[in-house]
Amino acid sequence: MRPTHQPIATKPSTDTTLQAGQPVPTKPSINTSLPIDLPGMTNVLSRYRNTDSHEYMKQWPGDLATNWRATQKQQMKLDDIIREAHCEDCRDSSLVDWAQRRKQVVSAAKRAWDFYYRDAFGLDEYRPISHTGRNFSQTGLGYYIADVLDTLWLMGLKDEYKAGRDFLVSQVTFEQPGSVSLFETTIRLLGGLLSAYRWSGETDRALLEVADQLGSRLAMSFNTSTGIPPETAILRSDGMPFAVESSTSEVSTLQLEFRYLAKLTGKQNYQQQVDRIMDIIFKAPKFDGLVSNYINAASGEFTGTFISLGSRGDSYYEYLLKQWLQTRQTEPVFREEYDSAMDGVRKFLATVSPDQNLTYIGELLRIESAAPKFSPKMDHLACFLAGNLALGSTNGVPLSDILPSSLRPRDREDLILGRELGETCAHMYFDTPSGLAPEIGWFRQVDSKTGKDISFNSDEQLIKPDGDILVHTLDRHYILRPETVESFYLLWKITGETKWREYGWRVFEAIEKWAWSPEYGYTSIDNVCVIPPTRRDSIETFFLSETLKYLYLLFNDADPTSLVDHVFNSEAHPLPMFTWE
Ligand code: DMJ
Repeated sequence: MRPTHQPIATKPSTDTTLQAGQPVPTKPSINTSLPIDLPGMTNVLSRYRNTDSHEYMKQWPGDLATNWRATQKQQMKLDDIIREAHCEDCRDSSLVDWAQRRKQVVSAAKRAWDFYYRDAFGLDEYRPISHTGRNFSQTGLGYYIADVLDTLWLMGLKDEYKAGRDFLVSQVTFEQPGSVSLFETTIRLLGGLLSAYRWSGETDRALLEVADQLGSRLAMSFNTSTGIPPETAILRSDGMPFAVESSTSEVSTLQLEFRYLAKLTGKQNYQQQVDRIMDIIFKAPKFDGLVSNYINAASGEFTGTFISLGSRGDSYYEYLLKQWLQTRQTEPVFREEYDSAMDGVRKFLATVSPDQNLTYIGELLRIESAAPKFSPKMDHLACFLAGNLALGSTNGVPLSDILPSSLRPRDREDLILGRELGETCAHMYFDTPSGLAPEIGWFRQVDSKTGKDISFNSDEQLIKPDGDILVHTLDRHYILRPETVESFYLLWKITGETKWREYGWRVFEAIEKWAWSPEYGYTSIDNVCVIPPTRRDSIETFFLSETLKYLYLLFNDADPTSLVDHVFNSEAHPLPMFTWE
């Protein structure tokens, strides 16, 4: 049966998981006519290229700047890495059987799928300890399946792929009440459908039709006075969620998916609508390219109080670079904004811990006040930046394939910072007793005059004695997040250094040791600082969609998703680069 022919359920959903527990009031409509006046698909952003979008909102106190710069030693190390990348005889000569390790990842993916299939097939969320699951809306969205589908395909799990694909095209309808997270539904569900369509040969029209059905419903969220969508989307066409503040990363992490959907369907308004969001963000004043965590959907102005490369900020920066790459480097505004933001990262957020000399990315708090404050907090989420910096330093080309002289000084700085952050994210895993990373790491700070520690409070513990990384009681969990192995994958692809593969293998071994059990399959971990770690009755779709996919690709010499032709969306769905010609 076609999705739109499913019976329409009428009972409003009480499930609000995707909306962080917030019931969403509805209004009949908000300005449904979109006043879009865009000059054309290829030069839609060009009018901002020459404007100064980097002006300061205010002069920041000079002592706030961290001013991270690569050291002489790090510069020399990079020269060595570039030399080795160009040296045929220096290629990985270790006896490690990467194909065997890759097979173990495929086995993990198959086990993860089999448990879900047995206990909760078709449901949006899986609870492995209860052996059950539930839907995010009245009849479900195919959320879990759509997110993991391309992983199954890429790993050659074709029977599993077919079961999932058949479910999506025959059982899922989006004509149902309830509201969903616009961002999560776009990156996981829409991104997953588009990637599965792409990788299965770009011939499965039924799958593309499901993606188009979903896209058309999500796109109703763009019908606001500014074009900035609320965080929640209502799937049925009789209401618009009402919200004023939207997370900056969430409204700027829709573009890869809607742009590719526009290309596949020929419906250019999908692209115009998400470009319009970027237009507004580009015009808004920034803090040295850095953006506040919230934006007002009614005014289009930033309203938040902090700057973070973790939650609510992360993928804004990720998609600046990736939109540049997706458009085959034809829209310089994306690269300019990205470069500007990375300057801001070096100036205000990147710094080094006192004893272990770990380079990390902190946050800026109270940015609306006259006294903003640096916070030494780094979310696991922020570990995406390590790989993103490496990717941006060469635009996806391996160091072995580029002329060293073509790296600009800033590209070298980006690559060095990316490698340093990759090491720090590895420490966030390897310094804990379980070998798994906490959700958030805090870094020790010492008073520059007295040399005394100024960071401890009773709620914190060091993840390793004499180390620099602290964890708060509430942040000791690990939900099988991908960002660190994602960065290992990108760092390996760009630099060719085998150590990133070895790090990935250590993470995989820790996952196998503590997050797997024959009784429950894979589960999230409640506390990474105790052995054995306690489990949670949950598993996120991104374990299969991202974490295992990146590990599989990390151990794969064949490079099916080449970084010069594909760009991974924020949920690890590889989408092709293209231009409109
Ligand atoms: C994923 O859903 C995406 O990677 C998102 O951008 C950030 N959070 C999770 C994974 O941690």
